[in-house]
Amino acid sequence: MFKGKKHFNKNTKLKLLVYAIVIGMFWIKMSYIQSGIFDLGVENTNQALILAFNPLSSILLIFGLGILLAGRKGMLVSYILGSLIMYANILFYREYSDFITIPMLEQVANLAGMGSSITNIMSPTDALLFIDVVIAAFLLFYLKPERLQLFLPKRREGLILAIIAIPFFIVNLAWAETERTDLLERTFDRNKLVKFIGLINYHVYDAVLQGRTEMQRTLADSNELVPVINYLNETSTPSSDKYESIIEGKNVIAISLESTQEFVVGKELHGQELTPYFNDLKEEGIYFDNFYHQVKQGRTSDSEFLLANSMYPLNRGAVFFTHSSNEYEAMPEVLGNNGYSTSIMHANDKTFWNRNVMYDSLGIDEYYSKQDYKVTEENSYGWGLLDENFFAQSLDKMKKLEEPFYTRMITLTNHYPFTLPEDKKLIEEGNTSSATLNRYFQTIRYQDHALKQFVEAFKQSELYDNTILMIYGDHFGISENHQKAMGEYLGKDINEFEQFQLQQVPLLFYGKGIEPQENHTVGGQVDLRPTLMNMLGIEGNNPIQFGHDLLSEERRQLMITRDGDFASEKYVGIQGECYDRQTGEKIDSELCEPLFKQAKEELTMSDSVIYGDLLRYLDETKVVEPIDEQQKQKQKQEE
Ligand code: GP9
Ligand code: MN
Repeated sequence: MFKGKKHFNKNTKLKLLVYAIVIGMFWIKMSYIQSGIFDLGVENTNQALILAFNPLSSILLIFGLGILLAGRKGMLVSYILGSLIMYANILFYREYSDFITIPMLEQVANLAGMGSSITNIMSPTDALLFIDVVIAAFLLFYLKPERLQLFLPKRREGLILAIIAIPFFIVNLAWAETERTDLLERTFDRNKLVKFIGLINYHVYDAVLQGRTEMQRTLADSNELVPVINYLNETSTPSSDKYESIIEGKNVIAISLESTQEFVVGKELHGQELTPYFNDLKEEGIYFDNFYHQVKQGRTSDSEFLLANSMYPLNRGAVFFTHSSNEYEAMPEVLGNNGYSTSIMHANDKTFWNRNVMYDSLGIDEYYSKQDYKVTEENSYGWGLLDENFFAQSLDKMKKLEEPFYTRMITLTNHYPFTLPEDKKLIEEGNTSSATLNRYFQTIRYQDHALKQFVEAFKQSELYDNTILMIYGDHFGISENHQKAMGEYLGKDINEFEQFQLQQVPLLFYGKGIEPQENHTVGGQVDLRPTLMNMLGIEGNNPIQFGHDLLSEERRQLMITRDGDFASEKYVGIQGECYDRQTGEKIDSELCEPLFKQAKEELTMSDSVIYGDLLRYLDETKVVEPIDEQQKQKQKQEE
């Protein structure tokens, strides 16, 4: 008996040793690949530690499942499959600086056609990445036969490993959240996902996303588009006759100003204007001072979605990630069909917000990303290329674009944490109780300076005669966590109503032929597309748009936020409470009820289109045309 126990101990020890070696080897390899081969931009020790820790839960999971399904053989299969998945990603990364996603696998034929051939990407030294596979196979299968039985993994052990993976993953996620809150909900950037949860967990996550998307899409059918079309027919308002085609055939440069809120416009700090250039520029164009952002977790990308589609982004996650393979009939595509060349200019990694994938779905011809800019240590700071340099290099690119063009620039410097090199600080920091807000004033001031250089250079260029600018803020920069400091600066108490009003962002149309005007209409980013398209005199045949022409006299003065709150001509509705829009005073909540209802209905309609990928049914549903007024009259007379 004593002997038996000793024997058991020996068995257990050996088994644990083999487990430890196999798991250890895989862990080391995965860590090496994640930190040595991929360039994940580890910024601090905490991130480096997360990166070193994150393989563990996925290793436990895949080995656990392998053993559970097929014992020792299963463990080896997991080892081989795991290694192959990592290697496939290495090859993909070498070509695209990105990670494989399921929708990308579906486009594999396209990818193969575009990239270099696979043998060019492979290198003979890659074989070294498989040495451990041989060792694992040897350890698991070729040790002396009498010892072999000592470490036969039991299925039960597989189950235990797979279950232990869960708390390890939870720890991983909680740790990652110290660096990036709502990591999974915001489905930020694949680079960040891999950095924080590891390559294999990232694939599990991607598969879950895909499953969810496919399910909603599969269950949808073309009938679901009918209530949406009916709703839009009922709520539609005519576009402006006066502004129709006023910029027909012209080039359009849209400028998305990072984190720029309306409250800075016309404001001062230490007796100096925060946006001196923009303050003058807005006097020369059509300026909207009741215009709101409507983004949610997808931030900049949500604003891009609103502009391109005139549909609402999603309440959870970034639609740029979750529904990038949907069918859209986006503005760039429509412009493209009308002879325009379309492009985006943004000096960040092309994979950020999944832009490289989504821009294809939106029909954008060309995406000039970081790799197309000269980015050096001297000309960048914080998030990357400083706005001045970004604007200058972008203007050079624009001069070479095929006309007419629609291009959109996305600035970067005025992004949290709002830091600047010393020589770019054109104003003293603020002196509120929030260091973030204090620095924000400086980056806003710098952005205005960069904008000035761009617009002035643009005015000197040949483009000026035939190009209009549409300048707008993408979303807030100062969150509600800084309400107190905001109150100190603005000299008023920031309550719910004021916080809501702070979600206004600037919007300006500027260029030759545009008559100056200060416009007080209540609107949001969802309205940009119909406004611009009417000015261009282009009518797409996509009736699924939730926005209303901002320049129409008869427009519906209603701006709905992603939370189901709203601003109308008279009221502001926030979380069931009703406010007078002029005075900010709380009023009888019943007054807001119908509009809350409409807000909810509209968001539900928009979501159904995205979740069900309903635009793919657009052609077959076109038969459901509205009965126009004349016909209605005729019917009445006949009755
Ligand atoms: C990154 C830039 C900023 O490319 O658009 O994104 P944000 O964090 O503002 O959504
Ligand atoms: Mn942004």
